[in-house]
Amino acid sequence: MGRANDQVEALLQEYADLIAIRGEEAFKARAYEKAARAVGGYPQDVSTLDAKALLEIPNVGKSVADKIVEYLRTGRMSVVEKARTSVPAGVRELIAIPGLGPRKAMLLHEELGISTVDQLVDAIHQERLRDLKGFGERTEENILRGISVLQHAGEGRILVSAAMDIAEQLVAELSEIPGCVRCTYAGSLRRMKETIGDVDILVAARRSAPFMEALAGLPHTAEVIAMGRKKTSVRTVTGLQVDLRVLPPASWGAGLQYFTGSKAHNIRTRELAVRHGLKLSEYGLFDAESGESITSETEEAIYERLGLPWIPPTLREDRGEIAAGLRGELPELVTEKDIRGDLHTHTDLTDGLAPLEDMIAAAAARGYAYYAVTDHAPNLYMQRMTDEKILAQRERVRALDGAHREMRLLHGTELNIGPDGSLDWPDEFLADFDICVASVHSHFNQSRRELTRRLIRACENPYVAVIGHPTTRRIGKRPGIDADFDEVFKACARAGTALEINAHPERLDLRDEDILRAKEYGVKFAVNSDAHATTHLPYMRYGLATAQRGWLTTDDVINTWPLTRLRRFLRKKGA
Ligand code: DGT
Ligand code: CA
Ligand code: CA
Ligand code: ZN
Repeated sequence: MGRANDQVEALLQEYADLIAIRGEEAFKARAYEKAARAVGGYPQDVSTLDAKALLEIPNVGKSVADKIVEYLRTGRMSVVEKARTSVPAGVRELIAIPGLGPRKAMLLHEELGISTVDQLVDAIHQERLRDLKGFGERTEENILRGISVLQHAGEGRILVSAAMDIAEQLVAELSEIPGCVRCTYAGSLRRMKETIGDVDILVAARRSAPFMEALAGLPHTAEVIAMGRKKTSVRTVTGLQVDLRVLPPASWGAGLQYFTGSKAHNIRTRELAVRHGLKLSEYGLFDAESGESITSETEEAIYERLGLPWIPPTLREDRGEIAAGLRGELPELVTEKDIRGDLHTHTDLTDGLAPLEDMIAAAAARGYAYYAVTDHAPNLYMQRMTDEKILAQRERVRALDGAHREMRLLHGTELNIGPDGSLDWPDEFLADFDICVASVHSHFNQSRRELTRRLIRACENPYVAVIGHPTTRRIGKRPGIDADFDEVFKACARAGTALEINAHPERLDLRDEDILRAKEYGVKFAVNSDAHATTHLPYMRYGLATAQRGWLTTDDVINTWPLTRLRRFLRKKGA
């Protein structure tokens, strides 16, 4: 399931972790980590490549290529399996905790005999960690916070992107089956929530058995949980549950509306039906007294009969969409077609995987009218950026600006917001960029006051047009920073600084709820892929869905604007 690249990436990353846990050469762990990311972001499917072609992947040398070949042939990577046996499984679990790296995890195992998350929590409550070298009260707090993020993620939910990959394949396969009138995914995936509990697939057909049998027999299906005439549930090889429901074509609209949810939205629509003397169920809309069927074939007809316009699934969370719909005041949501460009992307000059030319060509292929290259600035020391390098890149960007006639290039940078809110370069230097994105990449655990001041100072800089991934959270891995975001939103609105909706499925930062709040203050937004590879540019769809879940229109999103209006925004007042 998914691309072979993803599986190889996961194995190589695990190998890097195992090397790091065992305290072997740090450079070796880093080399495997780099190779893992390179394979994950490589545009071609590795399973179609031979040993020689594999060597063309950046950061992949002979020994990594051999391991990939072995995996493609046998489905195993023997060095990884061997390394697993030398590290207790519990310790491997520990390193997944945000705030606890391989070195600390191994130390806890060796010094305190800790090899499970529960033992770790006990040890923290007994205050046994703070006496170890490199640990303190602050570390204890951070580890506890990390564990709660991890456990929240561990409630069996997966990233929307991972669920989407599987759902789109399933829909494609089920649609091929004779007798299929309609097929789509519903549930939280259709609403594009950031994480998905299970995938709900709907089929409209007169006979259900062929679909149930097909699902049960698919290669990705590891286990059939339940199989019936109306519904079949299976578990995939990756552990994800899929519920398939087959509906009679005549009740497609009612079924789709019901199984799209959310539950809270459904309760509201049912209440509304009752007030009209009707009864709404997954089978249709009925007259409450006579039981006579009123309509069921399309969602539009059902909403219309309730006095509502069709409500986009991304709004169906009971956040006021019914009241707004009744007043005729639903927002005209921004769509992916409205996006004219990407304003936060990287190349292999810093930690991106693809050369400038490839990123630009991939962006042009998406039909963008403009595209910003924003590699990391010098204070992210690992990236070794210099004045000379960024200026040389600017020359190349200017030279390439004629290569794709329809698309203009912007030269920018992603600055680092220092602990005190200062930035990598002086204002005179920043003035010559077309766009500056500024983001927090370190010192996540400052006090609330410090973090708030820090972000506000950055957004008040006259050359900073966008705050990148504002909370820095990583879903299931790292909580967002604890700043007073209402103050930050106010400052952004005042200073004319946009907030990013980072579209990377692991970030989706700002979140939908933050967006709704920020919009109240009059903040503008930029939906950006933060692509580090050509394959990341399509992440835009997840950022876009998040923007919709935050009720945004094109007026709210600066990268839907024509270039002249965008440029006016980027040249802030005071700059
Ligand atoms: P998930 O799977 O946790 O990410 O979230 P959903 O929203 O996909 O929830 P799921 O799979 O349990 O159910 C799919 C939809 O079916 C849900 O959004 C609304 C509908 N539904 C399920 N159970 C109920 C219920 O007890 N009452 C109502 N009104 N609707 C329900
Ligand atoms: Ca679901
Ligand atoms: Ca379900
Ligand atoms: Zn960043």
